[in-house]
Amino acid sequence: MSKKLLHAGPLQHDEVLVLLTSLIKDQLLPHTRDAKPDTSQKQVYYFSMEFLPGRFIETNLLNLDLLESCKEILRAHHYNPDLIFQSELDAALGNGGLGRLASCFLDSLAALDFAGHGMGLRYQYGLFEQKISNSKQVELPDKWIGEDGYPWEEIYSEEAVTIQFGGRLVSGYKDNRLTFDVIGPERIKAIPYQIPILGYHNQRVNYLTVWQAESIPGQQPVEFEAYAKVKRKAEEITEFLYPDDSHYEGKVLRLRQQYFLVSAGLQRILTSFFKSDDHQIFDLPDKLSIQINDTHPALIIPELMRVLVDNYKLGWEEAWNLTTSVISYTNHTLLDEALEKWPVFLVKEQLPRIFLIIEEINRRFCLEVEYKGLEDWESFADLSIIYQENIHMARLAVVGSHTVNGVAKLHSSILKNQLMKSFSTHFPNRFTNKTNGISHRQWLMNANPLLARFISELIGDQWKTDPQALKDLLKFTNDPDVLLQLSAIKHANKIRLVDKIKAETGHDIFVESLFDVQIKRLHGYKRQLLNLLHILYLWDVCHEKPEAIKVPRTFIFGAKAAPGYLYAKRIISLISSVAEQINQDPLAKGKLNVLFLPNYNVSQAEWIIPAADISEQISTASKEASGTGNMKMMMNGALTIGTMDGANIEMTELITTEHFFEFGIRAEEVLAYERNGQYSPREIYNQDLRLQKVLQRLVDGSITGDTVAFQDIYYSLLFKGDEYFLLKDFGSYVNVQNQVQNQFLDSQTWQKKCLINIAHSGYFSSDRTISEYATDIWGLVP
Ligand code: NTF
Repeated sequence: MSKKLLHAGPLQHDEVLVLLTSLIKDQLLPHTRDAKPDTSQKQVYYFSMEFLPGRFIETNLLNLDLLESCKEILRAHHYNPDLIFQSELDAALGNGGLGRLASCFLDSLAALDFAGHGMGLRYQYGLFEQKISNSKQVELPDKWIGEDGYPWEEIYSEEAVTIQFGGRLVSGYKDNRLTFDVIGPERIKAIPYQIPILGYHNQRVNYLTVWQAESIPGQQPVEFEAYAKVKRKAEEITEFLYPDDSHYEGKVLRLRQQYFLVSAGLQRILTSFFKSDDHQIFDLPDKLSIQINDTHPALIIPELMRVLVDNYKLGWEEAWNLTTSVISYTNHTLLDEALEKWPVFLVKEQLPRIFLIIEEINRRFCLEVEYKGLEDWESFADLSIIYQENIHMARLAVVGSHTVNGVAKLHSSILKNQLMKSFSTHFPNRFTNKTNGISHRQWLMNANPLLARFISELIGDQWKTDPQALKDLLKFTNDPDVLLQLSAIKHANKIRLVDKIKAETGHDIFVESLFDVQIKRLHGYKRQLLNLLHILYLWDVCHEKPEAIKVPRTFIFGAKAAPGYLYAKRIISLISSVAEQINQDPLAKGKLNVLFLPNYNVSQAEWIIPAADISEQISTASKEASGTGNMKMMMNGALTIGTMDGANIEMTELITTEHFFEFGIRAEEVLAYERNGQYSPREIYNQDLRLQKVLQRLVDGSITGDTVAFQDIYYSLLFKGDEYFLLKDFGSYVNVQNQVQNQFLDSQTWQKKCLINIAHSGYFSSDRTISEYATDIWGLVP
């Protein structure tokens, strides 16, 4: 136990937290260190470079059915449970949607009582902490591991493994086989730490294993400087998370991180597999499934081949059958800048044997295609895994997996029929869709206890284990009392948020205003800038025709930009600058309020989402693979303003467009413009007076007095082709935003729509998603 607790007097919040954590970890969880793995069930491993769990205390108490009693006891001892829970640090080993999805999936795997575990990295520094200084984003290191370590983890030093990089490859011939030896490789130690993942009321304990890199003592050269260099080169592998979301960085360190994860993870899995006496290598597909979260862990394909061929002496075909029966791949983006391509020279230098295996996989695959006839292929250019001195990781992932899925219907369909059309023709049964989901335990039961309790009063508790039962709420859509109570709950959640913002930033927010929320990573395609253009337009309306603003609005933004993504950082700076001006403009007072909340993260989301009236899901159609924030806000009774993109489409299929504010051009139109290059933002600009005024503000000094600060944004829209079609969608966005305010005036109809949204949100529980993966991809029996 922490030495901090050895003092007299009342305990501090963080000390109570330490006690609770130790109690859960040491007393309530089964001791598993020496336990034999449970081999009766097939094991699933979810490999991901990112996990974004946020805080665990409430989730774990909820899962153990101790949350309510624990809160009561704390209150009885004059402690505020919220303050105690908030003293847990927020583990941010991920960037955004991809990492948060991985955490929701682990939550659902355990809740559904599957043996499904996570495999990731223990970065010393998680996603940076964001400060806003002089309206600009400043990044501070996120040293998330405390002095006493991370309370939920357990180190397994004795189960460390060795990872090899580089070296010189020497081939030979022995026992009728080609052999490959790597001479003089760099060896790095990988130490596993396990974080327990609890199932909901079912006593299941799964694990998220995160690996940390260390140098291996004894192999270092003696001189201190050389020693320090070797040590540093090892440790830097798990030093920090790459802060890029939907953007790939071709850095050698990132490649080393990826291989480190897959090699360490695979060694651990195989060790555990062979602990069971009756397991033979050919049983692998019956006993094991590996899901790779985007292409980041795709090196597991050649790595498993290497282990099977070089260590277990299997023939290539045998090894390939096992590999492709075990591995499946989820694609999370179609954006070109996010598709990983590793330069051949880097892979050759860092992973010489792996490179040779990739070459062989590619050679055989190209022959296979050629044999079938090339007619469905444009050329080898769009099939070869290795092309123009780059290894195309998505191609490797498709060829080496039994199933490939996208994360929402539209995305899966574009993946299958456009981006990877040649591959889906060649492998007609390989491509499928698994629409994303979110944990309703985390995002409804934990984040919004008032709403969760109310739902249970209305329809009982079945929805907690069968979220689709939320549909029973539809009985109440015309019940004025229920609608009134729903509105009261939203109001209470808004007060909770307003108080918190006041305490943390000093900002006053008008609770009665409409809370219009856009919280997500900052990216051009997510179009925070379109939201801002609309705000600038409303600002003009405040001056010119104030009576047209019938509903006061608070616009809430939360977004981190990758440190190297200068355009995104400029947009943050624009939003903060505009917020500053609007919030002190007397003519906008009581009508418009704009907030940029710094350091958006999972814990903040838990406060903001239950308080949202409007959820902004306004990406350029075809660009957002799914989105998951859209699902969280729907489940918490916000109405969505959105394009026909990602999971928004399925949302409208469930609730009909009557209960959704749709706008903007469709994916086909966007893709057609991209093909034919006939989009002309200038034409739209010339015809729209509102746009002219709004865009002029970017360069006339009326925001900060500076006429050049936002010039590049102005140019990107008017002279550089407006890549994300903001001007094209501006008109319909303004129109639908006007509908939003008109409808908000009729509170009863508004609440009815909210209730319909909540009632249909059960479909977006990750329990549904994971059940589909389990049956269709992993072959698990519930
Ligand atoms: C993200 N992809 C997508 O951009 C989101 O639309 C989606 O909801 C999440 O994945 C989860 O599926 C990525 O972050 C990446 F890395 F693939 F670009």
